[in-house]
Amino acid sequence: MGEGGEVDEVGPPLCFTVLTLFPQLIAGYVGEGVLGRALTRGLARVETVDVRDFTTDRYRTVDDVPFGGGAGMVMKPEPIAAAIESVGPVDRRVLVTPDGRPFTQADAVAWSGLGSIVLVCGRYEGIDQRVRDTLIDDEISIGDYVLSGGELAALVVIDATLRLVPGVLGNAESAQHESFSDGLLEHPHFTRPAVWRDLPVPPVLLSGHHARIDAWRRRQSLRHTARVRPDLLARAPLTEAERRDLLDLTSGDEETDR
Ligand code: JCQ
Repeated sequence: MGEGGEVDEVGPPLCFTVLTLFPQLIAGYVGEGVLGRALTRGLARVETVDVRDFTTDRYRTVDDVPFGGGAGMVMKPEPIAAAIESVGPVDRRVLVTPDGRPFTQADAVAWSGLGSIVLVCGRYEGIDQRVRDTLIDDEISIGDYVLSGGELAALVVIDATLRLVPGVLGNAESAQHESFSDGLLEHPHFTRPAVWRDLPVPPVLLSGHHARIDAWRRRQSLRHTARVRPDLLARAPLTEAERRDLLDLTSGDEETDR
């Protein structure tokens, strides 16, 4: 608590500046829903810079043919460089690109505590390597597929990061316990009615026995993660008993689900 009675006030709100050829794509998404409300309330800022405004030729050209030949076009260095430099000093300049390192929940957590982040959206085959080498601090990918432009990836990064800023999510949407916070995928969720189309909710969830409910959910998380994301399981902190339980499941001696 500070002198003015404020709670957990920690400097100016996080500001994302998105460099793009399609600023409306960004503005449209962040203007709605949870993010829109957070921005209106001043909990964060999302600004856009139109890279085409930094061209200097009659045709507002942002791309050119690749040296060495080949298909596709490359984003010219001058407009992107001028757009980046127009923003001034920031904590991080990030390029979103299919050949970046994977963006993870850990990045979202770390970035939610920063003050200012520039996100550069590429198009075409990519941007001139000299811009990457001299003006970009970090290159991230949101997954192993190719998009038509970096805007959707930038929005993914913004959404994943801003929902971790205190106050952005309401109590009902709290980010306390969700997938990846403990390195595992989520357990199944059920709500009323207790029987729907002859399908009952697992009885343990109606038992009121919270220790048993927690144990059941933990086991469901472990089993589901083992099935669909064994790579996550390898890194998650599991007890020896949990590892043994999972091995029992894969080695054939199947018992019914408890
Ligand atoms: C991001 N996963 C896929 C596409 C080139 C910077 O150069 C390029 C950027 C893009 C857009 O980003 C993605 C992407 N993570 O496609 C091509």
